[in-house]
Amino acid sequence: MVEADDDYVGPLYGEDLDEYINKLKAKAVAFFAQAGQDPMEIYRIEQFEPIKQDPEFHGKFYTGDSYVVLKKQRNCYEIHYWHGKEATSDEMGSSAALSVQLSANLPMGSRHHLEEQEMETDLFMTYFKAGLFYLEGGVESGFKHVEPDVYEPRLLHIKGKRYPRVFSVAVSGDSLNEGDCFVLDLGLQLYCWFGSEANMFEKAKAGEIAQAIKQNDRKMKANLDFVQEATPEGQAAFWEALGG
Ligand SMILES: [Ca+2]
Repeated sequence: MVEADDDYVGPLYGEDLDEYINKLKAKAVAFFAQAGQDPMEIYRIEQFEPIKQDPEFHGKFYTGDSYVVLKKQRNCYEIHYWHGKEATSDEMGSSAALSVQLSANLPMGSRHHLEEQEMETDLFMTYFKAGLFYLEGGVESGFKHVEPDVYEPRLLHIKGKRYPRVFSVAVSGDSLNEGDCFVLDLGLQLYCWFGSEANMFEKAKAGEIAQAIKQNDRKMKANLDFVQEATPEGQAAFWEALGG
């Protein structure tokens, strides 16, 4: 975590070592001085270091990584350490250790919560009303964020009506099922598809999630259609994108 340093080049002695240690101490002090100021902070463990996530990425978790979610309440902090299914033991250890260090350095008391992918606590789920998104990949897999104008088509499977979890599934008609709702994300065109057996709460949630993608991720530049209400051309385009 904060002990690691990119600038480290090899064994150090004497003054060089002192300087290195002082640098690390200063870094740790700076880190804990800023922690806990925002209403919610999310840190992803990247090469042992906690990297603060931009609010735009709150609610989006790479299944190959481990995170710490720090939520400020009136009288205490909730510290959630989240482990994706493919996170390494190093990453999980680092996020657990960071949770302990945060407790020791925060200006108020704190409660710890272990969060495992797809088994998150209700408290954790309440933070992400626009859906908890599981993204494939992670730090070690060399995943890079897509360029702003290049979109990889994705099909999102929305599960759960109260606290929706959002899974990326294969972009294919075979991924759909009549009991659930889906969002097909083609970048500037979004489609919402409702299974015939999905209930109205699930449909409402899927609609909210699609709307949130349009608003937050695409800054209103995308077009959103509900497949069942779309024109014949719109419906044909939806099925064509799913492989016909
Ligand atoms: Ca990882």
